[in-house]
Amino acid sequence: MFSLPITLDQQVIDIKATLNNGSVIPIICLGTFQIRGKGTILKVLDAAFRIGYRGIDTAAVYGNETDIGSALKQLLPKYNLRREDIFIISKLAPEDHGDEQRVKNAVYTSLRNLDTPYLDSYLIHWPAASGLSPADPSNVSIRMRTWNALTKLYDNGSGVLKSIGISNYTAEHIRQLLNSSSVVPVLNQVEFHPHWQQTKELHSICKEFKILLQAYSSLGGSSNKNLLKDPIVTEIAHNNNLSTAQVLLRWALQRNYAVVPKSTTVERIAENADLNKILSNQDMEALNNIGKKQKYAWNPDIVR
Ligand SMILES: NC(=O)c1ccc[n+]([C@@H]2O[C@H](COP(=O)([O-])OP(=O)(O)OC[C@H]3O[C@@H](n4cnc5c(N)ncnc54)[C@H](OP(=O)(O)O)[C@@H]3O)[C@@H](O)[C@H]2O)c1
Ligand SMILES: *[C@@H]1O[C@H](CO)[C@@H](O)[C@H](O)[C@H]1NC(C)=O
Ligand SMILES: *[C@@H]1O[C@H](CO)[C@@H](O)[C@H](O)[C@H]1NC(C)=O
Ligand SMILES: *[C@@H]1O[C@H](CO)[C@@H](O)[C@H](O)[C@H]1NC(C)=O
Ligand SMILES: *[C@@H]1O[C@H](CO)[C@@H](O)[C@H](O)[C@H]1NC(C)=O
Ligand SMILES: *[C@@H]1O[C@H](CO)[C@@H](O)[C@H](O)[C@H]1NC(C)=O
Ligand SMILES: CC(=O)N[C@H]1CO[C@H](CO)[C@@H](O)[C@@H]1O
Repeated sequence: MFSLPITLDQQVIDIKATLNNGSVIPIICLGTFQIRGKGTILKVLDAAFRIGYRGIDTAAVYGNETDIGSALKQLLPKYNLRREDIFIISKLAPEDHGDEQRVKNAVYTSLRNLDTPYLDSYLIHWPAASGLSPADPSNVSIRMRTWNALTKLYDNGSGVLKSIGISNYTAEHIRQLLNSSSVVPVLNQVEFHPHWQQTKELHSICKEFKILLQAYSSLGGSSNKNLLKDPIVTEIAHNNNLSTAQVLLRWALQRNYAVVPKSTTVERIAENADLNKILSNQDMEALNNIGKKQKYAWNPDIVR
């Protein structure tokens, strides 16, 4: 769904992937979980646009949509960008699963907060409703109802959602969805890094239905440095004159996952977009076989 450059004329930060409905998305979008406050959001987005980021990943639960919306009002003119030059992703909170009206309210609240007439992509954040036990079998019908409501707001590209997708869905969740809807999600955003490589089943169903995999917590999230200090990652970084963060992001891209690195630090925002160096097959193999299994975020496997 995307190919990395073989020459140095194209910067990776400028590359876009084509989604299964024909929309295009930057393969690097800026993650914004835990970036809050008007001043901080403005500083981070200002740096990101200057560096060349054109995609932003947010969610209702991140509590920063309003501040992103007002930053965009200032920054798009500053960088001579139009709304259609950037790609905005938001996500439906687990508490907003349910009937059509509830889902519609959630979508229109995000649109109002972000002060935009449409979203480039809107994802179901989590395959279960809040307040229910994850193993509860009624989650299947609840998330199908949510999906069907989203397909109406998508309306084959004519609606306020230009594409719709999912997050934290396992292969089984996707099979269930495809079994009862003709609208295929454009992307599935999941935890993915050398310590948590997802299942073969997830890779193969996403490949079969051209669902773009988008990696989150590529750097291991913000609560620990296990991945950024992993000895194999560190050695490969040293040998390639890269930072460990760059090795982790480049590895995900070479595995055909789009990425959404988050940082509030201007130098790191730049570093995370500077990913043109190719990792050798040998380095890729070493990372693929790192042999450590550890999840740093929530676990969708427990959801029926
Ligand atoms: N769909 C979902 O359920 C879900 C779940 C989790 C995340 N996400 C999305 O994915 C994004 C990324 O995941 P994440 O926020 O969990 O974490 P992440 O991107 O794996 O890591 C962020 C942490 O790494 C640090 N960092 C960033 N760049 C660095 C660099 N070059 N060198 C060293 N440290 C660096 C950041 O610190 P500073 O900020 O202090 O620089 C922060 O502490 C989120 O922001 C969100 O948009 C989605
Ligand atoms: C769905 O998942 C939630 C946990 O997220 C759980 O409490 C609930 O019982 C599950 N079942 C149904 C029917 O939703
Ligand atoms: C959806 O839109 C595309 C063009 O954007 C068109 O080719 C296709 O026939 C439409 N499908 C339906 C079901 O309307
Ligand atoms: C597909 O749907 C049918 C009927 O709606 C159901 O009986 C079957 O169990 C479903 N299969 C999967 C894999 O969910
Ligand atoms: C290593 O990378 C740094 C920063 O990108 C660069 O300034 C330096 O010239 C590189 N060194 C070598 C030996 O390539
Ligand atoms: C989805 O997974 C991410 C990463 O593991 C986690 O941070 C997030 O809380 C999860 N979402 C839900 C609703 O559990
Ligand atoms: C949805 C949203 O944007 N919520 C909050 C974002 O953060 C600011 C603080 O900077 C709050 O005032 C908003 O309510």
